[in-house]
Amino acid sequence: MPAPEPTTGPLTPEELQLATRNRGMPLEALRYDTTPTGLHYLLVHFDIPAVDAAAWRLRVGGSVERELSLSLDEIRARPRETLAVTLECAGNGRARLVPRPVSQPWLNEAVGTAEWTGTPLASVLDEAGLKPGTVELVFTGADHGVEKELEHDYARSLSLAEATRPQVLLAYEMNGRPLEPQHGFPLRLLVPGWYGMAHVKWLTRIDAVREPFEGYQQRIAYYYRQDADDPGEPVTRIRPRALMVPPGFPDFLTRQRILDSGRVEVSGRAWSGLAPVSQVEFGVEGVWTPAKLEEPLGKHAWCRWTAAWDATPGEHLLSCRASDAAGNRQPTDSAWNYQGMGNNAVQTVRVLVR
Ligand SMILES: Nc1nc2c(c(=O)[nH]1)N[C@H]1C(S)=C(S)[C@@H](COP(=O)(O)O)O[C@H]1N2
Ligand SMILES: [Mo]
Repeated sequence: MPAPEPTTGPLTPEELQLATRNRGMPLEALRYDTTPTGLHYLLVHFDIPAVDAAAWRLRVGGSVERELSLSLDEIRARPRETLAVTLECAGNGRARLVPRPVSQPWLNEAVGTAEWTGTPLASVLDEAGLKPGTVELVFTGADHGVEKELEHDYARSLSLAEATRPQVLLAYEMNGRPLEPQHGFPLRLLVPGWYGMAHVKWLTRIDAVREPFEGYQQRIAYYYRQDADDPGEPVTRIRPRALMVPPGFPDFLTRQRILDSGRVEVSGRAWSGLAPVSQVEFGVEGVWTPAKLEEPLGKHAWCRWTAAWDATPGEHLLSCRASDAAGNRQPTDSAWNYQGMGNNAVQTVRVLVR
């Protein structure tokens, strides 16, 4: 199948098929510190693979002193860490671009925060002993498919420096339970701060390599490009974003909000993989006031914010935007790119106050 070009046409059957397999987090779930597993967003490129946990092994090989083959029990017996981490799909916001890249048509909801438990990757790499000259680690999943005419196992790499950060985990639990099949059972990579594509699910292999990995999901997908031929820049860490729990109650079809007049506490969450969130602003008709920020749940997890609003009768346009300590702030307008990556333009919510 040749790749379709970005379009302004109606949603295609292929996009609808992807949208019904994957799912976003309903925005009212922003009320939970950690997202209940069944409400966490989901993105699966191919099929959820069948994995026999008893026969499954994680193999560590390539440019190492000792190849390893670890069972799930052996991994679970290693030092254990639990981290609250916010995951967001790099394609979040794609469907709001004009023209729209044809892929999973996310609006705002491709995000969630879970308590992930696993063992630090660095100690497993230590045990294997990386040979001098190793530049990257390649992480391969059990899932297999075709994208843009290239057949491959889902695989991504990380530089040695990223892979050996102490927060990078081989995770086998999500919210205190073994990983669900759709979230990577029995083992996934967790790369706090990075967009979702780096957190390889259904891990089967880790290979130390001496040349940068050129696989499809690494070298072709997940780039900020202006057109098909633009060399572009790789997508890495999560850009800042704030989202609000839409206040009031919705109209079924349009999801426009209806609300009684008076004082309302609007709340939401904000995160950035680039630096700590430094400010959230709440906007009414484009007039911004600072929101109150709470402590984040973890270094790479979202923080709660609240803002008081005196809702007056009539139609209003609410918005929120996050800034981080590295000076990044959400843009009002989407920055267009060919694959629809990293669109962190501010959320707007239309409300009718009665
Ligand atoms: N093996 C494998 N890992 C994968 C994917 C995949 O399709 N296959 N999807 C990636 C993408 S694009 C995202 S956004 C996250 C989604 O993780 P979740 O479904 O647990 O929320 O998993 C990543 N890891
Ligand atoms: Mo993603």
